[in-house]
Amino acid sequence: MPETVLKPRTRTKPKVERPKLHKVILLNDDFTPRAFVVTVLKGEFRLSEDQAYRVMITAHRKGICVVAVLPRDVAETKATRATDAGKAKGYPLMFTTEPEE
Ligand code: NFA
Repeated sequence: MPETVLKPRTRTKPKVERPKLHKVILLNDDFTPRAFVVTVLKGEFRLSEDQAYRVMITAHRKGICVVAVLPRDVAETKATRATDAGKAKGYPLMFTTEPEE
């Protein structure tokens, strides 16, 4: 019985790409009421009252605060919805996104 001779194959590495995560960032402004910022954070990002207050006050004191780290499309959708919630009330509230390192 002749032996089966296997041809050496180059290894195909099953490379799984991780979905790139993006930060959602809250920017401070001088006009949007604190309580409104907290309400938007709770509603759009599912933060607790406590978490929402901390994020709001950090942005208020330091200028910006990271709200969440999410897949790009989710991050962009939420940032847009949250910004639009402020716009609907005439506030300059602003959320942006940027890719995580
Ligand atoms: N700086 C705003 C105020 O004093 C509150 C605020 C916090 C706005 C965080 C935007 C982001 N009313």
